[in-house]
Amino acid sequence: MNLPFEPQRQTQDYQASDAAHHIHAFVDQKALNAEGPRVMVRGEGLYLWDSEGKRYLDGMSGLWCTQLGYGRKDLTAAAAAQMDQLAYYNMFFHTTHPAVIELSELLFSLLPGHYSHVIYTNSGSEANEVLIRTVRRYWQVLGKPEKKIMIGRWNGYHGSTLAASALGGMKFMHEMGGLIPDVAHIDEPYWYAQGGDLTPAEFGRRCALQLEEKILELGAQNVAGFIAEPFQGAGGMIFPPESYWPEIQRICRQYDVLLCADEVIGGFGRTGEWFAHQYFGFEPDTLSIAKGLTSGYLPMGGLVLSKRMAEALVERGGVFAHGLTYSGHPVAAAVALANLKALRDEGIVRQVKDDTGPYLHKLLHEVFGNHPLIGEIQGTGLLAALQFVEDKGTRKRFANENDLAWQCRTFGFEEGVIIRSTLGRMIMAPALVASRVELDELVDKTRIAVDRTARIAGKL
Ligand code: PXG
Repeated sequence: MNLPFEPQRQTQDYQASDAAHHIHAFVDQKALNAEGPRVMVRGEGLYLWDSEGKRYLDGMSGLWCTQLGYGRKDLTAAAAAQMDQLAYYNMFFHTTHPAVIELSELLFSLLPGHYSHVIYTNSGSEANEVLIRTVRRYWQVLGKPEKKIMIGRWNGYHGSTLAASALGGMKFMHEMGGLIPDVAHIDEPYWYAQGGDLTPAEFGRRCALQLEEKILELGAQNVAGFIAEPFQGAGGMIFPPESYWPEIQRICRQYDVLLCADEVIGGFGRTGEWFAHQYFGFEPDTLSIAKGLTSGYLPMGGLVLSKRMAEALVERGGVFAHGLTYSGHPVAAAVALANLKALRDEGIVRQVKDDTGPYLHKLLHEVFGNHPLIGEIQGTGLLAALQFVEDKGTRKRFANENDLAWQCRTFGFEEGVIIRSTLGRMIMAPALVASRVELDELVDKTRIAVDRTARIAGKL
């Protein structure tokens, strides 16, 4: 075994202790305990090593978050220096600190000019919790307290806390205590699965018009905001048809409903633009951010507000009774600052847009364009989804597509690449620092995993 580190304990020892104490995310814990989780012990660049010394190319940036990859010494140094200087102070009691001030300066230099303020949180879920209260407070300040209802989308994902999961449209989460009042949902713009005989453009408009119908059904005077991911992430890396966002924006403006973009996955360069709404060409009122803000090195999120909203809240709102102990945490802020500087100064976002993004998509189209198992390739920048299909002519999907995709993911692990499965889609979102050579390896190993899956599905 050729390990770049000293293994400290046996894998089984780690697993037994983990099983004794730990409840994992979105899993049958009993089944996982029987199987034993993989123990990740080291990361460097795009690569991870487990406790058995096996190396993986991480095609998912952790959970869509390690924009700079693993092991960046500049981020470690920023954290250490800030810990030495001021490890903690808060933003209650009329105080602030340089790290959060400098982070905000840099953040707003990267954002379009019509945003001016941010409320920091520790995660994406919290950003969306804060969103609900902030949006409702905004309408109260404007003298419209009855504007309270938030509209989200089925199969959208906005986090796992109570209100964030209610905004999202994962029904199996709602069934586990995830609903709150004054939330409604419309369909997702997933043309490949739900578009029927409509063209993508027709389907995109149809899905957007559902928002208008829902607003009219609920009464525009009662609707506070519409929340959506610019492209769906956890729901399967689904890109809406081009007709979708312009129509959604028109409807939100017409009915005075705030347009709230959840940029937790799309933000910080993933699409080759700094923010995904810029790629799709619309102008939200709020942005929920997290993940790539710190490259995942420390937990941090936030809710970005337009000047119009911030002006109402700051100039006319008085006290906003909201605050978190760790909002704008100095160490997280210092790491976020170093992370955003690196993304900007090393030209990484531009590289994704001009070089590595187009390279990845060209490669994917060469390798999977005529693959018998793949019906659609979506994405842009360092973001891609491969749609499994049983019959390309009719877009008929496999009845067991979820199992097939999970199997493909497992084959990927065996081949030394981490890709994500959701329903019948395989997702890639590697670190934004990925080189062409690493992208070659990502696509090559993914092809082996997809071919092995195609054999099981009787397609090869
Ligand atoms: N909004 C979006 C769009 C997200 O993708 C959250 C909010 C919540 O963020 P926190 O930091 O509270 O987790 C997310 C999180 C997956 C996966 O498997 C995706 C997320 C989290 C876990 C798994 O695709 N996204």
